[in-house]
Amino acid sequence: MIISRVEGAIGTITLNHQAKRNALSETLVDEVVAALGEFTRREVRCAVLRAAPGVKVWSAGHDVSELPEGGYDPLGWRDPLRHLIRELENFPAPVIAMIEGSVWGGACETVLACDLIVATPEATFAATPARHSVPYNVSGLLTFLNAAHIHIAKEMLFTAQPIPASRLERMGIINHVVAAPENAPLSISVMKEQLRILAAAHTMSPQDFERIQGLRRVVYSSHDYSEGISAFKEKRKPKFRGQ
Ligand code: YXS
Repeated sequence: MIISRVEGAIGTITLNHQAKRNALSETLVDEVVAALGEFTRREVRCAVLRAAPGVKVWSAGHDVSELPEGGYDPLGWRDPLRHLIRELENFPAPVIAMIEGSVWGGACETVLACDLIVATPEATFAATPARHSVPYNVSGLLTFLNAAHIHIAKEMLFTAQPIPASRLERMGIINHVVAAPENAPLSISVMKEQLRILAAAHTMSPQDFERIQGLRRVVYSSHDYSEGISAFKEKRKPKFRGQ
């Protein structure tokens, strides 16, 4: 489902499951995680996460067919998307997301969790929980909040509309990466881990966390969550009731 290659100090992972538009299935995520493990063992200095050149869809996001039916948390700790995000954040060297085509849902968060983002001007980014009535999880929302101003994060999450790369670039969410001079890998690796710890350093009382989990449970146990999943599988527009 992927092509993984190490050339010199750079490891490249190419998402290569076009039949399902590179949906982040458990199998595909396991292959990406295994490739990152190999890159760590070979001490690559930078990883590139891309899709095949010229794709229309970089990734269609979480594999909807693997989302649980109603009543279960769709983005729990062991979910493949959550696993992928943690592996990218913990990888000991910079990960550059190289984007062509459209990016959807959990793949949007995956790109934002990378250290640098390089995108073609035609690339688009759509956060889609509201499209499927999915109650996004706490650390996932933090990925958006750490990458974008809260007004932009809300626009992405509430509208589920594709946003063009050029607009995200103007807001500094997408980098322009130029050939970097030879930098010290140890310093970069430690700064990356420092930034991961700082970005996650949000205090929250156990009571607030429990309140959030209760609110999310209301959504993933709702008619609308089940309707969102069924509508996708039946290839029809969902009819949400707000309950
Ligand atoms: O019918 P077959 O078997 O050929 O399969 C079709 C699609 O069902 C499949 N596919 C997916 N399968 C599982 N999960 C997906 N996310 C997914 N997306 C697509 O791939 C085959 C080709 O799809 P098709 O015919 O629609 O391709 P297209 O080129 O006409 O359109 C490409 C897309 C990406 C515009 C379209 O497939 C699409 O809108 N996909 C869903 C995008 C989306 O809503 N992703 C969010 C997934 S849920 C998620 O990420 C989080 C839980 S959340 O929502 O909370 O962010």
